[in-house]
Amino acid sequence: MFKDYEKVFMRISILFSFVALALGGLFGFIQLVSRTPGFPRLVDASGYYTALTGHGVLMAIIWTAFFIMGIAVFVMVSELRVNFRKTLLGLTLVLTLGGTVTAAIPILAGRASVLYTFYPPLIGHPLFYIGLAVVIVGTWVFSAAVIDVFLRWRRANRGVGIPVGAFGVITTIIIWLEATPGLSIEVLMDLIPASLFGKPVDVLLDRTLFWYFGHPLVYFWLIPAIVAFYAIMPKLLGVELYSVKAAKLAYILFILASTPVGLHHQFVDSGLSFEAKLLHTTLTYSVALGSFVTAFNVLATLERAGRARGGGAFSWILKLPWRNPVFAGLALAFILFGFGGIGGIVNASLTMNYVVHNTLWVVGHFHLTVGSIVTLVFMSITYLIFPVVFDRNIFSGSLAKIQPYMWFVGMFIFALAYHIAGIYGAPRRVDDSSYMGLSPEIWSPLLQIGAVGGLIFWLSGVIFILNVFASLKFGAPATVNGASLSNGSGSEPEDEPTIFDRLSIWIIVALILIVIGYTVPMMEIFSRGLSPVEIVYIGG
Ligand code: HAS
Repeated sequence: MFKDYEKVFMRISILFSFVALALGGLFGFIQLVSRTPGFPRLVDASGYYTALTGHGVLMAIIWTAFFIMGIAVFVMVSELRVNFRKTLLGLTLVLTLGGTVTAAIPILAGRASVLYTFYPPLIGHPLFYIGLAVVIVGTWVFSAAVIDVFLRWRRANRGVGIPVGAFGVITTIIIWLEATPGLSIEVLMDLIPASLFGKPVDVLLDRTLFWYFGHPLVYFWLIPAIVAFYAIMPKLLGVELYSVKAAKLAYILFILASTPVGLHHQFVDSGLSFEAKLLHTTLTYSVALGSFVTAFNVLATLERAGRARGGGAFSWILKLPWRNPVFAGLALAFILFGFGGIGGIVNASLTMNYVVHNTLWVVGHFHLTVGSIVTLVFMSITYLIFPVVFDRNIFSGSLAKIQPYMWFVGMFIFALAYHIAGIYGAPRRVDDSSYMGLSPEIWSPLLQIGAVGGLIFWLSGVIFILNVFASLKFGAPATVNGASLSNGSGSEPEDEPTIFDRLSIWIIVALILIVIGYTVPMMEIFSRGLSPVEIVYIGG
């Protein structure tokens, strides 16, 4: 099923994602310990911001993007049975790996400590932005590769519904292509010239362009994880997905509303009107609907599986295969997502956002989302696909079994403590959270409890990394293959096409919503005239 070069592509991108996860985890450990009162300070203030930048960029951008590329090839080929073009995959690797290494050099040298959101007027070394731009071009080449596979399949399969996994991959690519123009304009128009020539920049315009990209980015992470629930979990449980139509509806909601919502990251920014922010709040609630529909669909599928195993009204939960690390990881991540999502609803409320913005609440929120529904799900599906991609079984089944539970327990403690600390006003992105002894007393114990949780899930991450790298060398020869994984799906290609399969309609509606959502804020920014400010260059 997989051509040799596709296997090489998956191996390189997934292994590289593990390296990013390991390094990002190391930075996470350093900054967690250093900023917790009563814990040893491992780095000074400048080291803290270097570690925080490394942690954010490696985890949020590199770990996710490379794993997603690997899994996208896996899903597209196994569901559509159409192979990728070798040159496009090769070019993707050259650009994304080259760009990442270029951007990593100034970060590791402490010359681009601008955090993963790189808000101006703080400007880092030019190589950081140039590397980033090259990575983006690489992801566009990858998008072209996926679209090419999809179109070739479509031409040969007219009148057939798109399989639910491939539908998710295409959704991810559409959202990426909707989102990246915002970032590209910001980087090419302002950040590269600012870092090279000191060009003054308009901070509000750049923040708005960043968040035009930044919110759809979170759905770019989320949807591949959701693919696991729609395309992999039913196979694992031996049942049909409860509703393929509802799954496709959720994808379409993500395509429609994931972009014109970026202002919910800018509620506290002056210069944008209440009306524009209100519009984005409203659209945010419509994108959250996609997750609610997913929650319903996944729970109904789980109940179907539990009942098929003899479970009753509530006992079906106990009948699920909780000792299987793939299932356990998916289900535990899903529970954490429930809490993270509800926190997101709070964030999206204009008034409540003022309480939590820039506090540790937000850190709690995104560890339950990108740190759980995305990261824990990717770890769990690694246990499933590893033998197919690397021709080796996972080295230690027992470690794989306990790892998702440790992640769940640690993350739960960490996120709960950080959410509460956030309500008490404890800030994020501050290297000395004691404010030289002046901070409220309640912050310290909460930060310490959070750090205990953080260390537990950090250890879970270490176990994961050691286990996968040990599997490469010591894992027994694989006992499953790609064909055995793609049997018995609840969403085979012969599904009837629905209105949701007519992607061109939804792309047009999405573009209209983007124009509506961003015309008002852009008019507000430009009608006053831009106010470029001097940059603060920290690139050394
Ligand atoms: Fe978010 C900030 C709003 C989802 C990631 N978000 C962030 C940041 C990141 C992030 C990284 O409105 C920080 C950015 C920065 O550095 O400044 N977010 C939302 C909303 C949702 C949401 C409304 N976020 C995500 C996802 C992410 C992610 C997904 C990554 C993958 N977020 C915000 C806002 C901010 C923000 C503001 C800015 C805050 C500020 O002021 O800075 C929604 O899409 C969430 C919808 C989800 C649900 C959950 C449904 C329930 C489910 C499971 C139920 C499970 C059960 C148990 C019942 C409503 C899916 C199962 C039982 C079994 C037996 C298994």
